[in-house]
Amino acid sequence: MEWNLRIKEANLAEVIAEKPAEIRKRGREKGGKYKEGEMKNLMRISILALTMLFPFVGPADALVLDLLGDKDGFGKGVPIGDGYHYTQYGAYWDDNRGPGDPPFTDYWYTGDKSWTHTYVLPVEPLVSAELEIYFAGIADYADWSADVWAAGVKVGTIPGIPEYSTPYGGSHDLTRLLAFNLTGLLTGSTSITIDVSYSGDGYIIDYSELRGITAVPEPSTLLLLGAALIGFAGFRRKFKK
Ligand SMILES: [Ca+2]
Ligand SMILES: [Ca+2]
Repeated sequence: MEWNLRIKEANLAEVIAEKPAEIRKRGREKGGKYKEGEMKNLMRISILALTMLFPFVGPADALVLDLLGDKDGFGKGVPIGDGYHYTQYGAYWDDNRGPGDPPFTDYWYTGDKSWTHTYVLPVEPLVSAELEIYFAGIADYADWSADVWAAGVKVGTIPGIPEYSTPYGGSHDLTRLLAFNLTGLLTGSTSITIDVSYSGDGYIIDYSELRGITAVPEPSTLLLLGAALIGFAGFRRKFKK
């Protein structure tokens, strides 16, 4: 989590060493007049305190930019997460697609798959972006793997894993919740390709979700901060009388 707020040129050691109460007391003794820099230090202390409160007031926005497919466990209600056996819920080569499901989801079949996310970028700049794919069908061929491409850039590889036996089939039906870093690649339309090394084995995708994170605090946070600063300004005026 990153915060945009910075206390510019503040010498914190100096600020903290000078207690606000002492500054105010001196101000009163001089008929409300402050030494040059004292009021700035009071302001800095206030901003520092508000900065420390920020994580409890509101996080940076995490936005779902686009979701393709539905989160229905490959159309079979498989829980979402790593290590479930797809064949405990459905047979290989099933077509579980419902009305409106994109062709690359909820359907176990072979070969490369491609799709495109289209979305509107937020006004605030994105500090990071991530693609989440819920996937099952990790091949039992030792040399199987799949490269994942986004906007023409290779963003990761889904490795094959060694075969082992279970009541519901081998490792080739295991689920994986995959995440790829797409920071800096988003333009409003992003093509995704899964490029398999061996096209004779199948797999299934539940959904593909594109998310972005902005560093800008929520409007409610900014309102709170603004109200606090206005309150401080009023306090300052009162003191000067
Ligand atoms: Ca579905
Ligand atoms: Ca689905």
